[in-house]
Amino acid sequence: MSRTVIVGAAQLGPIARSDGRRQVVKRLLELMREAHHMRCDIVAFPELALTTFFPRWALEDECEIDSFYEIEMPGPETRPLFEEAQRLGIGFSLGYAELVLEHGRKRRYNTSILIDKAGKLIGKYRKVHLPGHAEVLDRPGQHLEKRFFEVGDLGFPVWRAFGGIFGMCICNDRRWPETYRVMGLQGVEMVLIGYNSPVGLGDPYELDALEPFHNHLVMQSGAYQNATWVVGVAKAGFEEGFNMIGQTCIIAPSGEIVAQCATLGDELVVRKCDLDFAAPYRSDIFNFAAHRRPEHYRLIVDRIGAVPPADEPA
Ligand code: CDT
Repeated sequence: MSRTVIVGAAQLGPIARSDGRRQVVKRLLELMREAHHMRCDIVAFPELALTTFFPRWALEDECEIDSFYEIEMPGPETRPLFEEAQRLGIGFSLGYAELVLEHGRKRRYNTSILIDKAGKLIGKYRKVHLPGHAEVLDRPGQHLEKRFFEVGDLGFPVWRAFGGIFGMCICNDRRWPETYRVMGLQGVEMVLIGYNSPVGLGDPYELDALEPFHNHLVMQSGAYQNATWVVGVAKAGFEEGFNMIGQTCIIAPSGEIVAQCATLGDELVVRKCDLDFAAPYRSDIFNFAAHRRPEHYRLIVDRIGAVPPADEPA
């Protein structure tokens, strides 16, 4: 019996700083309804899908900072998403900034949740690889995720859902092979990834120019090397003075892109994904049980930064 999941990757165009949650949720609902119309089982939304990408600013005012975070999920403004998902019978994943009060202390995470067709929470992931910097740099574009979020504390879990095994990661996580492998070792069959990838922050032009190549390179490699479907969903376009790449795509376990957005705005791409398409890869070239040699991988968990060997003898 074939195991198929129809997945929609719901790219978002820019969100302005002044856009309220209700405005944004209206856009998400439109994409969700379109996904339902296309018979999707699940629709995936990007990282920080409810607000503009606020870590680009050195915000100081705590009230203003807090205004970009959700203190409850669903809250009054996001509840319509859960209700509509339940009414339509469609699952979804959603990235947002999460504010948790723990022992009187505010904890901030870059979070993504997975919701089932009944509008109920299946799982939560908090971003592990926070890019950028905590200190404000002397350049026009900042990437202050290390200032506004803590490192996620939930690891890389996977969940049985939609007839398969699902995992999530967020934006910069997709550049790290460990992300996919930890999920791969739990048998993941579909990884949902939301991203906001800006260009023009002050990096050399040649790095910015390669950003679209690197975006697909890492997700295609992650898919192939772990024999899993990967769904990469962008928040794209010219947002508050900065360009963010699009290229939202659905990648098969072969590493091939099988669906891709063509615009930098709100756009849905859909693909019927056969989870068993991964079988020949899992049973042969990436049969982990047969071929992995963890006794030679010790450094991966013992060491963080690279330590080159001593100098060559003179
Ligand atoms: N959101 C996010 O993680 N963006 C990063 C850009 C980092 S630029 C310092 C990414 O990996 O796309």
